[in-house]
Amino acid sequence: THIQRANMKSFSLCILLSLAVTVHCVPLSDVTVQDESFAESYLKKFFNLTEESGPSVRRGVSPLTKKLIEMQSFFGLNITGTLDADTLAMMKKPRCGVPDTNIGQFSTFGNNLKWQKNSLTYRIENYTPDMSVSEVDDSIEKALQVWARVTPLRFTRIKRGTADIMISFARRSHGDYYPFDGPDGTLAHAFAPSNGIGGDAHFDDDENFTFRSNRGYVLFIVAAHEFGHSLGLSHSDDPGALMYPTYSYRNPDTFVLPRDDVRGIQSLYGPNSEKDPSEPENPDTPDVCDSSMVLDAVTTLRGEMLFFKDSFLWRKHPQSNRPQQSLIRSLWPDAPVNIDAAYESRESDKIFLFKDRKFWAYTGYTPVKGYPKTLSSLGLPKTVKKIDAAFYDADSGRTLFFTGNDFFSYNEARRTMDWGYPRRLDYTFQRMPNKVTAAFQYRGFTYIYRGPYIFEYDLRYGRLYRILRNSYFLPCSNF
Ligand code: TQI
Ligand code: CA
Ligand code: ZN
Ligand code: ZN
Repeated sequence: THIQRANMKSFSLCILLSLAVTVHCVPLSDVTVQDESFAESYLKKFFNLTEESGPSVRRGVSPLTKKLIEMQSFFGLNITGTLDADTLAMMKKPRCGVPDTNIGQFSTFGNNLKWQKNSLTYRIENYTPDMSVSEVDDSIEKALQVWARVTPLRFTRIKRGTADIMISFARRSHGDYYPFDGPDGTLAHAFAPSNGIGGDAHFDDDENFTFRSNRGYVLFIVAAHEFGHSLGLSHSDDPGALMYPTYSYRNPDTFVLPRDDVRGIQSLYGPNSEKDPSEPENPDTPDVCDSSMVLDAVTTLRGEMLFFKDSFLWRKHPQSNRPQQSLIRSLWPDAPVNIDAAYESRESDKIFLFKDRKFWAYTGYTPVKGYPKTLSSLGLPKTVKKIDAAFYDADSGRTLFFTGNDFFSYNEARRTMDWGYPRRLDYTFQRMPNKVTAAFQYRGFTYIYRGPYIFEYDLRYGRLYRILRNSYFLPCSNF
């Protein structure tokens, strides 16, 4: 709803440029045609190469050459602008099912809509009443550093005069023909690199901006996104990307620029030669099509299935075959990420998320008071430092907790651990000595994950039926 489609001067120009790198994961056919026309159709398919030359295409440089350069910079090849052997080999690589070839989904306003210098100035013209001056200064500076860390770009603040990036807060009409719309809707906008208004970022002061709270919009996040536009990035299809066109709460203290955005900005400006090696890695959005992916946890929730991995989850309705990917923290802002286990208690209509010695509880989207609690509050021995998986068994009203070679049984109604536990895993679960990674129950069957495999049991008969792959419940819908 808050994605107001390109209606700014520089945005409509971008549409004309039609340089958006919308890469779709489609297996390439085996047809052997002449390399040239193969390359051309490849670029048409994956890099939006169009027949007609838009107004942006500088005379002398063919659209094909431009697209070749774009593709070469996208894949980190030598930028030759010609169809060399490396480039052709990259084009012929299958686009799907290759675990370590992750397809980026960023897009730019085009290679010529970028700053032609690496040293940029910014100026904060005014402030929002929502936050203190130092909080605004800090949010803006940190948001620019997000991009400086991964590029040769450097930002210097000036207090008077005209900066490359002029930053202001305004309501409704504010002098650029793109009036703001009151609370919600558009949060901010920024202009692609160029002279004058180019690069400037305006924030809608009818929004409630915050420093780090999950109520209102975190200024740091909105500003970092806008500065992506100020530097030449358009929106990304990667739901983990900062440039994805949906706001999701992220903790500014632990924010690390997602890999897709790094690829995007580096396709324009190249990497940072002074990168600090101690910095955390830029997280890659997990890919359902990666057949070696190991899920952190799986559970049902009010009839849906939830699959957890890193800071993400996929939700799947039983009727639909297309899982929806989102950030865990966009559902539950204070939830843990990289969780160990999750289960749903149908009786109390709660979902529990486990990480290390603690667990959190939610009813729908609402956190339950009094959580997180510790594992020992469930009656688990102090020696259990974390659990591997958990699921609720509807027949017995018990929740099973897996840890190492053992499992425990918890009586949900009486809220006590059952006697006679822990038990050895393989006494109950054939061919499952240890290394459980996730578990859930669905339509009477129990599914125990072990790496990318799922073991299907019927506990009523104590039988192992099938060994399935991750894609059984979580299909790779790009094919
Ligand atoms: N404002 C839009 C944005 O910056 C302006 C816009 C709409 C736009 N279409 C565009 C900019 C196409 C470039 C290209 O995306 S917004 C978010 C996010 C907005 C949205 O108010 O919708 C953020 C501003 F990503 F969260 F949805 C900031 Cl972070
Ligand atoms: Ca608004
Ligand atoms: Zn404006
Ligand atoms: Zn945007």
